Amino acid sequence: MPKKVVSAVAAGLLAASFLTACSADSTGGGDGRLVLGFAQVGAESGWRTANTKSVRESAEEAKVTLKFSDAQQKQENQIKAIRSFIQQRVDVIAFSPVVESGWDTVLKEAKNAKIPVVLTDRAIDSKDTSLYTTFLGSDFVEEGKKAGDWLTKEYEGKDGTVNIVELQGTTGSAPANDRRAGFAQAVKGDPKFKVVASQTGDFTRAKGKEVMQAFLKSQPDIDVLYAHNDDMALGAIQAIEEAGKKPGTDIKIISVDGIKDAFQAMADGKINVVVECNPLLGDQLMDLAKKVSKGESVPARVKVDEGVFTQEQAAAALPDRKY
Ligand code: GYE
Repeated sequence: MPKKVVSAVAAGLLAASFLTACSADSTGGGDGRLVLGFAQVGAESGWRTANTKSVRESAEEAKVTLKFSDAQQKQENQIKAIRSFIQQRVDVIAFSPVVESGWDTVLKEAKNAKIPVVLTDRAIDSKDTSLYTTFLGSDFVEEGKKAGDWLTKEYEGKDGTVNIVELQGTTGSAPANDRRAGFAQAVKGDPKFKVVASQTGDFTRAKGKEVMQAFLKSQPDIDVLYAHNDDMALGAIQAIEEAGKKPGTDIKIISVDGIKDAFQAMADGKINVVVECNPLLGDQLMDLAKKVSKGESVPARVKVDEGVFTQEQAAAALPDRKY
């Protein structure tokens, strides 16, 4: 090993042991409350805002001290946040992984520090399942399938090619990978369904609009837009209207999440169907965090119940939407 590297490694080790020694007595914040470090993805969508609010409110209700960090959709920021939680010796770490891969090193550090990890909302693709205690979140493959199933029913018995454009979520994230796969699975039985363009819009309105503008320029004949979340669908609606077309009619729109704005767009006839993905995970997360901190056994996978909403149901459901 070159000298420089050796000394850098040594300095790193020293710093690590120093930090551990310094923070060893800070467990539990001294008031007996559970300390939960939560590394959030960012604030990219209406879903995420509702998820953050739910986690904050539930922590308060459950008298859990929450250390919250926003990674601004960057994995390196989330890794830094997790390392800082380890140094602070929080009782439990929860995080919603921005992408699926690349977590083993930092999660081994948490494991060595004996801090249990709860995955919330998004999963990781590590083969080592001992790196986390449980995963609380939706079944994204199922959501993609529901989207595709709606489409196959909608075009049942109709001839002619159905040209689909797809706005993918954040590249490498579990919901983008799984919603894409589930949808493809549902439509693959009928060759009339053709995904003619598919690109990431990073789960944001601005990117959804931008990519839809490009789709509208490059694809002369779009029948359907499948957006991996509502925010991208709402951005795309602006692009479609600016191009002089009617969203929901000229181009059918399928979306995922179920935020209020999307319900409004459905009631206005601009989105055709929304597959629900529930962001209100706060209560379940606090419950799991308390259990794992006491060493109680919890299921390896906790799913969330969700439905599918059509335009006919949207107006009636709108006043009761909680996010
Ligand atoms: O669908 C999207 C958000 O991980 C389920 O992330 C979540 C997704 C959600 O940005 O709106």
